[in-house]
Amino acid sequence: MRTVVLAGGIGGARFLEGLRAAMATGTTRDQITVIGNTGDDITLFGLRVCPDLDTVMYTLGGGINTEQGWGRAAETFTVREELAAYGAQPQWFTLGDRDFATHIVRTRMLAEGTPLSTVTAHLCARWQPGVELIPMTDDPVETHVRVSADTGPRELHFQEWWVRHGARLTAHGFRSVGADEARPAPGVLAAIEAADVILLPPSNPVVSIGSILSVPGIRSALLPKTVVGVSPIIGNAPVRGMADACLRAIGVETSAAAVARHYGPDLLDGWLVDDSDRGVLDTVPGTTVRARPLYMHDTSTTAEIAQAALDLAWDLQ
Ligand code: GDP
Ligand code: FO1
Ligand code: CA
Repeated sequence: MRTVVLAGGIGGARFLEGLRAAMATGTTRDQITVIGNTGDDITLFGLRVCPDLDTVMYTLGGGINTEQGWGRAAETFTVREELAAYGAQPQWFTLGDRDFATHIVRTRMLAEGTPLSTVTAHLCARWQPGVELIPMTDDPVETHVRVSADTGPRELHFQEWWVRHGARLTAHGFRSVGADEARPAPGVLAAIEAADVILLPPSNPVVSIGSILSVPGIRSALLPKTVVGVSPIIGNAPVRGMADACLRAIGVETSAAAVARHYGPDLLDGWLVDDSDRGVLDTVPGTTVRARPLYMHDTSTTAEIAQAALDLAWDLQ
């Protein structure tokens, strides 16, 4: 079976660990293609950092800091300390020594003219994530956040809003800068077309999945396919992180049903909500909703969630 997953960082990566485990029990011809969000990408100290691609790659490759959910395990911070000693800015974003090597290799290849999709494949050759990881686009796209400051309205990079300000500055909207001119990376549309099933993991609906859908051609390619999503919202709250601040900024209520309605019945055929949200089963017209436990405690519980998503997709074919 050919499965395509649209993934952000932590939620996407954890779901993929479960999906990979669930599919490992199937036939050897099973294939997982991940279309990764690059809207979070940022250039720091001249280096291109791709947090969501790296989170997926390190998680599936066994190199992630599991407590934190991002960055490398057994990390050290000598370069960061040396940069700080020079007063080099910014200091609000923590890059570890091991992680720096990834950004150095990536930035050098990009500077030589290698597209990000090829660079990502090169990095994955080391990590062997067991999936094909393709960035949504090779073109630069960055999510910016509109906020109001004392000095008037202004826009800042998503990472500055999320990491530096802890998403506490009231956001009025997001702009996917560069998306209008961006093209899906090579392999993205072909993978969607060839897929038996498209899965939306419990990733941030606005700045992870929303950012991937902002690349012209991706959403329309998904419409004729069977698309099943897993709610990132349980009991009117994001399980981890600050996705509620993102939803509020675009006027969507923080609930499993509202997120499904936001994706829309033209895109979303099936939707898994947590057992505690079974009250919303009949409130998403045009989408088949099923309730089951959705906490990704460990790989085996996550594999059950992934299997439930595959089963629902199968029933909807
Ligand atoms: P990020 O890029 O690192 O923010 O990660 P994603 O966008 O891939 O996923 C973030 C989302 O994962 C958050 O909005 C959470 O709501 C969701 N999430 C995290 N852990 C769980 C879990 O155990 N179960 C479910 N259903 N959602 C989760
Ligand atoms: N998240 C933080 O909250 N603080 C950090 O300093 C930070 C550094 C960082 C470095 C590399 C990387 O791949 C991810 C990093 N993240 C950090 C996580 C990440 O930027 C965000 O959680 C996501 O992009 C939000 O979707
Ligand atoms: Ca992200």
